[in-house]
Amino acid sequence: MKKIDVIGMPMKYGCYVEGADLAFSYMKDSYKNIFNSNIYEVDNSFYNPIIHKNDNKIKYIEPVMEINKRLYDIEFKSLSDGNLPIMVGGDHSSAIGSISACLDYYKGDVSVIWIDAHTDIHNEKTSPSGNIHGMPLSVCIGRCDQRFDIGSYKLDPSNLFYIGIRSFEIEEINYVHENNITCYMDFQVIERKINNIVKEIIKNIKTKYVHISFDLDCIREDEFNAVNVCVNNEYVDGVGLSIKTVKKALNMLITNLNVCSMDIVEYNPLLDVDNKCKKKYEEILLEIKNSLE
Ligand SMILES: [Mn+2]
Repeated sequence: MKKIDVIGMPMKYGCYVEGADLAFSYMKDSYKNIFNSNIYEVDNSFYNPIIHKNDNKIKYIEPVMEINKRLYDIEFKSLSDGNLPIMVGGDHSSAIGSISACLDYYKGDVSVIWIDAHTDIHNEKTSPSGNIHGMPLSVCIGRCDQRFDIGSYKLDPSNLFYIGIRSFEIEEINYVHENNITCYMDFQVIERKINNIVKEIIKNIKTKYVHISFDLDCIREDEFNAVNVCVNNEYVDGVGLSIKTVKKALNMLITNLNVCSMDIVEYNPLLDVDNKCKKKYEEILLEIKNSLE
């Protein structure tokens, strides 16, 4: 078993929800105890971050990219050391740094399995909110403008696999369909059972290495609601995945694929009443740890 490097990424600029950056310090002891690993923390300080008044589409681009470049360096070093980096967010814009480092280290020979309620594949032209945590996959694919430049190798969209999607805009789903991206919605996972879905993904992976990016908001709201952006609202009718399903997915993916790195993102401790979600988060971490052994 590889040595694990837990890399804390206290990032909030991708969504700017109060508490988005606090997950790492709040969960630090759990990461330490469960993974028994090295713990790194990305410096999230940034001088006077401002929302761009003259570009109201994109928010906080400088701190998001600068802090992601710091993450990239730590992640790349971890891979060079022969370790398994697990980046813990923070919001999902942090996947820009972790995935770009992986792509560069393995010269593009990487598939990404994106377990999330959201497709996160907006670019600066289509994003309705301007929040970069809805754009990380477009940055990794290289379909954003030069302000988002990071790393050399880009993600081939045919190497992207979605699990658990239930919230997206039309521009995103059009891009997904036009580029043959494999996308399993939450209801498809429920109908067809997670083991069949994961088997299909395993069969179709063409790359040597696999990165798993896991957003806790893929879980159904009644089981896990301490996330930066709650998905069930008047526009979204989706149910979400159960914790049992998520654990099964992670276990099957980790034990059957060459997983080189992972992200776990979007937990928000300020929304966690009585630490209910923290306990469930720890159970998921334990499942990951046991699957890696
Ligand atoms: Mn999400």
